[in-house]
Amino acid sequence: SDYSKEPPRHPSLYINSKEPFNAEPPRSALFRSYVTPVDLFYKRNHGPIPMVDDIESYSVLISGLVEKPKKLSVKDIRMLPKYEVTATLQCAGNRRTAMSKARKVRGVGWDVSAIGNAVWGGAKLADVLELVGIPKLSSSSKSGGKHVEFISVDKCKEENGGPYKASIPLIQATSPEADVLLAYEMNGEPLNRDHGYPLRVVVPGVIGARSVKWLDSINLIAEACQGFFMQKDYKMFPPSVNWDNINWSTRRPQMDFPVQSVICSLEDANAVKPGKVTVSGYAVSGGGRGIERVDVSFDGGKTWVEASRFQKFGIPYVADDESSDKWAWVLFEATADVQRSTEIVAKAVDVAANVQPENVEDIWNLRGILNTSWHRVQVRVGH
Ligand code: MTE
Ligand code: MO
Repeated sequence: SDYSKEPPRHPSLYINSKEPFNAEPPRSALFRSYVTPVDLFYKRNHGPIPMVDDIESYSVLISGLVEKPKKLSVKDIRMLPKYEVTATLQCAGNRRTAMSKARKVRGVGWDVSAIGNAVWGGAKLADVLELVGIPKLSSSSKSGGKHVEFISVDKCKEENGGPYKASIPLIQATSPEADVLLAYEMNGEPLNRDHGYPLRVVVPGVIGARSVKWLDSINLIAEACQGFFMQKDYKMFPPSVNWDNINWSTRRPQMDFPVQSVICSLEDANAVKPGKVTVSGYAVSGGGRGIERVDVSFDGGKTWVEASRFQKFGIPYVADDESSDKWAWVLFEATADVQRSTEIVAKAVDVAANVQPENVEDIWNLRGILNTSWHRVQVRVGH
């Protein structure tokens, strides 16, 4: 593999793996702005960053179980109505390091910042698929396609040198409400190489792994994609499954993200002065489910206070309201008087009343995905 043409990166990113490049920003960078700056947005790769320099000849081939296969240039995609969708992307491996501390898991370690919120600009996949004769809200195409597969330009060792790929159900791909985008912009700028230049998929509300970067082709298929990252990775197993008894075919590829919240204003083992302590962080759920509540405890989980929530600074957040961004995280803040060293804890509740689990042991899984256990930080109070 060729790692000699990697793009420049922000010096304050924590590098979890150099080749492939996997890095996350400091916690404090996350709650500082509702929309995460591109250079501080986490970067999750499985191979070298591909170089697409001939934009004139770049095209996306849409084929498979379709009546009218078609090649689309970036120009063709830019001619379709442009949408800007504010959506949070979270890697299924976010908070893996903490899960691995409970019991060793396999995978790149991440603290709490394998997540970011961006304004993605591009065409709706539902509009793109209409160009090949698939109407909106189809659960099956005339030729039998039921899933939409995204195939990338990059090459990774898990696919034996083949491209990264993933799929989503056709009903989601053709639903304008699902807001699945073929994005060419991130935060109002052309997508950069790290995040998928010239074109990437953004599947809101779903683990980051399905938002394929550097899109090369789209395939209409009858069954879900059989690629490594759909079938041999990013599946949630019970704590009893280990590397000797695992049977990958017993579980579905993970799609929606469960409800999550994290305190970002404190590192573990922070020292604070006695008195008023304000903590802030992010909360987000999958499937477009809003955040109903964020509870914060300043005594290790014995008693709780409700945090204030907002997306745009100064405007209180209301779940499921027109004023809020359905696919985006919610920032929260809570204050209490803290006199003794303690553990500060956050847990969120989504609009379906799903709550984060208390202990990481109960959701432990061998790949270390979906660590949504209560987020705890230890604070030392010194005079
Ligand atoms: N797409 C390609 N082509 N190659 C990849 O390695 N990684 C996936 C997804 N899309 C990946 C990919 C994973 S696991 C995540 S979490 C997101 O991209 C990360 O997107 P980002 O690097 O823009 O934050
Ligand atoms: Mo990921």
